[in-house]
Amino acid sequence: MALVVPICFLLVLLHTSKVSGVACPNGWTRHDTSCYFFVDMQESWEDASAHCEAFDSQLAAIETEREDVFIRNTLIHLHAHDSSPSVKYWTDGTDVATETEWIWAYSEKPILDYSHWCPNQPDNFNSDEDCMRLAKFCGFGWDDGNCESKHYFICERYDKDMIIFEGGDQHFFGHRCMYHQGLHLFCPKHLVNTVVWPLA
Ligand SMILES: [Ca+2]
Ligand SMILES: [Ca+2]
Ligand SMILES: [Ca+2]
Repeated sequence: MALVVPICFLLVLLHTSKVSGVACPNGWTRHDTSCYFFVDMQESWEDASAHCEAFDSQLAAIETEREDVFIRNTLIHLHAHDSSPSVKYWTDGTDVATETEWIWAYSEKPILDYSHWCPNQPDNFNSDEDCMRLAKFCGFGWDDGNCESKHYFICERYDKDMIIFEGGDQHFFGHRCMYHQGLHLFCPKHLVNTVVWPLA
């Protein structure tokens, strides 16, 4: 998936245009204004967060019921044939700074308007649960867990961070433009400002 080519070799993009709301990169799923990646790898909360950042995204912040329903339905579908009740996914929620004051870590927004905790959660079990996970045992509702536990995780990326190039049949990718889908290249916007695009 990742093609590693120095930026100076970027060329032959027949034309570029800014597009939003089109497709998500390969492997990512669109819902409303975000793309989501459901990561099939189990990591601590901090490592999961770092993985998302490496892909110019953050752990998912579930800010509305609509977003919650989308993520929940996706997870139920993904694990429909998985008999284990212990499956869990990290989100960006945390109360590590101040106990019981839950925030979305990246935006630092308090979790006030919408929440969907599992029954009897958050319980801060053993006085050591400060990271939010979605737990299969309660239909992928919210549960606080020990941040060192290793779980799957969900990365979320907003459209505004991405720019899409439409080009010809020859593409050379900057080292951060990791995805392509058909003739679309997906590059983090900040990269584009640092690159001179030799247009045909
Ligand atoms: Ca969100
Ligand atoms: Ca806690
Ligand atoms: Ca808990």
